[in-house]
Amino acid sequence: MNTQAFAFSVDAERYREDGFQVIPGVLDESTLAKARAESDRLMELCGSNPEFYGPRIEWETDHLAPEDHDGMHRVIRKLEPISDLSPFFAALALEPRLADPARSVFGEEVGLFEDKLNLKLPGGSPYPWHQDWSCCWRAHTDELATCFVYLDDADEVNGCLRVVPKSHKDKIAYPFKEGSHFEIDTASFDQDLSVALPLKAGDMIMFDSWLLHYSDLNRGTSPRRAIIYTYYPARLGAINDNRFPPS
Ligand SMILES: O=C(O)CCC(=O)C(=O)O
Repeated sequence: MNTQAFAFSVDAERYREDGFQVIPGVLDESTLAKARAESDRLMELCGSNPEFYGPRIEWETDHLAPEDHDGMHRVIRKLEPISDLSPFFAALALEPRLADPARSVFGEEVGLFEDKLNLKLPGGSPYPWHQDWSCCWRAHTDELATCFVYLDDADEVNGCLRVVPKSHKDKIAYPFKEGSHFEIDTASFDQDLSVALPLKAGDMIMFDSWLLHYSDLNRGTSPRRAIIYTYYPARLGAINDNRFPPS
């Protein structure tokens, strides 16, 4: 194992044991203000030209139950990718405070596999229980660490992340709910073991690609935006080439 030291290393053993780690205060107030402004700019850019930016937009109404559609028409749920539209978010991904935790877990330099903005504005949709590897990344590697940074204070009212500690262990692909290739059947694990991760804006959660996680509808009046970067060990090469259609 490479024992290279990084400025913002985490306790890799603990991360491997729990499948996630909270790293407080990775974004200071001034960077947070810039990140929120950049998030607003991208929302406006993509939302004003959905024909052109369509492949990178997810709309709330495609994910909300019909009874929750009121006021949510043309509201963006997610933008992905974003780094190619935003020099700010491209540079932020490689900042030591954000990327060093993943570097320290892999023991080497990392590449960026995925980058996205999950907006979860008031009324924004849930993410049902899932494991990123089983729903989305089977065709790629599972050596992936996702760094999820809140751009707003998050709690259980506005839909903070919830995880099942240690559910990544032994790389068990939990069964999908019938008819789904994304959502895990909640009868297959004990939801009482899950923990909510209410945190402050600027705090980060790094988690394993096998970890069970979930977030609820935003039932509050404040947004719960997050910037999400997923990293892989650089030795794997350019594994994310052509993952996204150009627009
Ligand atoms: O934004 C969230 O609350 C959850 C995001 C998530 O789980 C995902 O993008 O895979």
